[in-house]
Amino acid sequence: MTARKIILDCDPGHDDAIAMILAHGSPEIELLAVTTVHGNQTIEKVTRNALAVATIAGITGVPFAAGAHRPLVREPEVAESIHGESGLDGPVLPEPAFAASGMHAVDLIIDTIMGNEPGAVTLVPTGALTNIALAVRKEPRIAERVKEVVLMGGGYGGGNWSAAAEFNIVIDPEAAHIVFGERWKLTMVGLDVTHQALATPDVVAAIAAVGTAPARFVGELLEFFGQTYKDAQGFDYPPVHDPCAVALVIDPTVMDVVKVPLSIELTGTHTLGMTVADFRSPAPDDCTTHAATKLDHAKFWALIVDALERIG
Ligand code: PIR
Ligand code: CA
Repeated sequence: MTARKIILDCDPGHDDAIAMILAHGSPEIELLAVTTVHGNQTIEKVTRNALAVATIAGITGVPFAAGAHRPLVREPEVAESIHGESGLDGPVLPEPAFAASGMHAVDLIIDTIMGNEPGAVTLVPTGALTNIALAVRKEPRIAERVKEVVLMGGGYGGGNWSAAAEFNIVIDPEAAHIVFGERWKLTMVGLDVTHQALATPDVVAAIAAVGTAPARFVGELLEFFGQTYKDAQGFDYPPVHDPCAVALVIDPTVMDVVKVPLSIELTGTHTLGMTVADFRSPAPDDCTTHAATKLDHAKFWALIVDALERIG
C-alpha cells in the first residue's frame, strides 16, 4: 500500500482537530502539511489550536502554516456558538511545542503540490475555501497537478448556517465558487453525510476505552461539541463533520459518492452559499464534481478508534 499524500487545510475547530488526529493515526495517509484558514475562529486562534492538537497527538515533522485571515469578499464570521471563544473550548490546551513555519499557507500549498509528482497530492479542505481559491489563482498549474480535492463543506439537502447553506461555503462563497469551478476532480463531503457521522454513546464509549491522552482529549472535545450542538441546533448527538473527508481518502468504501454538477449560489436572498446539485439527469462526461451521499457509520468510527489506538 502506498499512502495517500494529503494537505489538510483546516480551522480547528473540534471536528477539524479530530480530522488531524485521524490523518496522523492512519497508515493509509501521509500528512504532507497542515494549513490553517479563518473560520470557526480567527486565524490566530485556529492556528494556535492546530499547533496544540499537533502537540497532543505527537504530529512532528509536518510543516504548519497560517493562511487567510478573512474571506475574499465578505466580512469575516466565526462559529463561536459551536466552538466557543477559543475555537476549541472544552479541553485544557497545552502550550504548543512548536511554531508555524513563517510561510503563508497559500505558498506552502503551492510548493507542496508543485514539489510532488503530478497526481500525487490530494487537497483536503475542512474550512472556508479562501486559501485554496487563492492558491489556484496564484499558481493555476496546481489544478492539473493535484490528484483530487476532497472537502468538507456544503450539502445538497440543506444548510446549517442558513436554511440553504453550510458554514464553510457561506462564509466565503466566492472562494467556494472558484474551487468548485476548477477542472480538478472535486468531492463534496457535505452535511448530507456528515449529519450521519453522529458521535453516539457507543462511539464515545469506544473512544474512552482506548484510554490514552489523545483519546481523552477527543472525549473532551466531543463532550463540549455535543453540548453546544444540543443547545444551538437541538441535536441529540453531535455530527463530527471534518474527519469524514479524511475518511473518504483513507477508505473509499466508507461512503457512497455520486457524480453530479455542483454550483455555488452567489446572489440568492435566502440561498447565498447554497451548493446547488443538479440531479435532473446523469451527469455529463465532462462533469468533475461529486457529492457524497451515504455514510457507513460503523466503518467510519472504527477508522477513528483505530487511529487513536495507533497513536498510543
Ligand atoms: C460546525 C462548523 C461550523 C458551524 C457549525 N454549526 C458546526 C464547522 C466545522 O468545523 C465543519 O468544518 C463545518 N464548519 C461544518 O459546517
Ligand atoms: Ca472545519
